[in-house]
Amino acid sequence: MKYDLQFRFIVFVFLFSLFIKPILALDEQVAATLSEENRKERLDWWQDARFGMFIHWGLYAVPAGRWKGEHVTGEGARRLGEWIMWTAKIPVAEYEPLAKQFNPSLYDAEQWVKLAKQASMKYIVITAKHCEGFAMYDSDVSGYNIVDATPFDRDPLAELKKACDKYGLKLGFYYSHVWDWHEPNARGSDNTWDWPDRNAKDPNIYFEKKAYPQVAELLQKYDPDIIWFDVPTDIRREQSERFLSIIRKYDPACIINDRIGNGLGDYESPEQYIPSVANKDFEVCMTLNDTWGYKIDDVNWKSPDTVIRNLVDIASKAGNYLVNVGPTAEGLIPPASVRILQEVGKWMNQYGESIYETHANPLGNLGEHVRCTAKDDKLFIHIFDWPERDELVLPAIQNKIKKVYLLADQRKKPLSYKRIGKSGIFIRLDSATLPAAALHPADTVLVIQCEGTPQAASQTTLVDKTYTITLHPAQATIHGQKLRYNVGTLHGLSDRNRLVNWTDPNEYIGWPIQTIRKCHFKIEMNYAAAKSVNSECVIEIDNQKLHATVMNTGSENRFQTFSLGTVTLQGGESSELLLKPINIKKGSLLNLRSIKLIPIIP
Ligand code: H79
Repeated sequence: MKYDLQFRFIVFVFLFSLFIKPILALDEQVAATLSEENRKERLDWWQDARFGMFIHWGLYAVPAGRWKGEHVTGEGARRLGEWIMWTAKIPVAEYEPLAKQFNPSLYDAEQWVKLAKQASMKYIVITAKHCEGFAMYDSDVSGYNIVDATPFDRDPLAELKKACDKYGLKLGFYYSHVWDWHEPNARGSDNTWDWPDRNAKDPNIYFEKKAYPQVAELLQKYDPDIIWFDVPTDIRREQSERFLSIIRKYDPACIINDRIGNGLGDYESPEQYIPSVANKDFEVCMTLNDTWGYKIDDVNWKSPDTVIRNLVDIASKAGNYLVNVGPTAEGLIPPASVRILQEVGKWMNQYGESIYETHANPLGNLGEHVRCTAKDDKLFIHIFDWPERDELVLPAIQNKIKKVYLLADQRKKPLSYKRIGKSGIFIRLDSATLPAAALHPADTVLVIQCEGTPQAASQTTLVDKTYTITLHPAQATIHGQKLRYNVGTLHGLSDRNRLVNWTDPNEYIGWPIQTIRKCHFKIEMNYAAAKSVNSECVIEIDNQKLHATVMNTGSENRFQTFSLGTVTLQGGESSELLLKPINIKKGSLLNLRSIKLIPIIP
């Protein structure tokens, strides 16, 4: 009896400790900030903002991508200006003296903020400390900072904060919390050229002495609106929780990106790619050339039109776009970046209404030539590529339509349109009333003003001969138990959206589609496969079958596009496009990203 009680007590304590541990690690006040309600409240301004400026500025602006006369570059991170210390394996003893040459006397915070404002950006995120370990503000924690270690006797972050307040922009700080090449104890992507013995490194020493107190002082001194952490490899739950606690104790309203690690952030941060389908609140960060930190030799600039289309694409998925500039060691934003942002600003002046404070596309899957954003009773139809036949075919909405007009037309002259198709579920704009060409090379915006909040009339994908359509597994019906759609990113660095675990040959997927008229399509499939090479599958649609043999893409993470053949859709009928395995040689049939229907114009 006594033993039984003791045993029960031990079991009770054990079970209790399982439940209590994760709660005890965070105090109540901080834990409360993780609630969905709290998160939504915090993200209120951020969700309306849509467009922000990323600034990568640090000691790396001095070498500007060159070391001892050589252009330092390579694959992936090796080509990045801010990674020069890591790529060229520059010892701390040689890198530190760069500070003495860093005197950005032309820095004018108001100028930068005015540029952001001109581009219609609503917030700025600037590097307070990148992986090089150098603080770009007046830090009491480490003397390795711009005020103490350089001839430039000013605090750029304090000046930027003041300018942002003056012009009404929000300000956030990037802080590399795990990786720090200046510190012998930091791990992750660590400095192995000065300190090769990884086992001798105790990251807690680095966290306690530098990272935690610096994040705390950023909060205390500058009251930032966002803390933007970078890649969270080598960080344990309790370490991420410490960062969280430090920030949220000072300011429960401070937004934190997902890279804090261990699932504690407010939003996802895809880097250099736009997710095909949105899962959560997200912010895409992107460069204007191929580097974040300034590099003399990188002149591979994006066109303003590309930036505009990215912004629209992201807004149509209810995400934000954080576009980077890398100022020089003199303190100037490169003229090429200034020009691009000014061009984007011109477009935004005319079309901004279709971007800010909008919702995601409510119409379901649209052709690749069109995007849709929505606000109140309006649908904004963004036309990227002017339709070949001057016809614009859109999936229908349930609402009555009040008016269709061009956003750029101040008089809002109504354009005529027709609801077509048997059940009246399609809209076709009359070709006679559309302008003969695009009003802007990047994007021309049509407004469909409705009665009430616009709602799609059908969940079915409308397929038509006037555009290419991409079918994503996220929108498919999965017929199976094991087969599943995986969502999300890996630290923001790679897109994890894909159909996985196709091990059962009886499981398959399908997309309900509709056509309004007869059309021919080429079909392409984008997938990754390695183990299952030579397995077979089939696409079935309207009594036609396209057989495919699974090819080797090199790895189950490397995606490639393959042409499967052509099909003819008769029109008028609703049907389902199916993808079925015939046999699976080994592992998973394939990891699917998308199937594309490309019209063949006779
Ligand atoms: O600040 C900018 C970049 O410097 C930073 N994020 C944006 C916002 C960035 N972090 N990581 N990367 C860019 C690329 C990282 C690549 C990695 Fe690796 C692959 C890290 C670990 C595997 C290359 C190979 C570096 C270490 C091993």
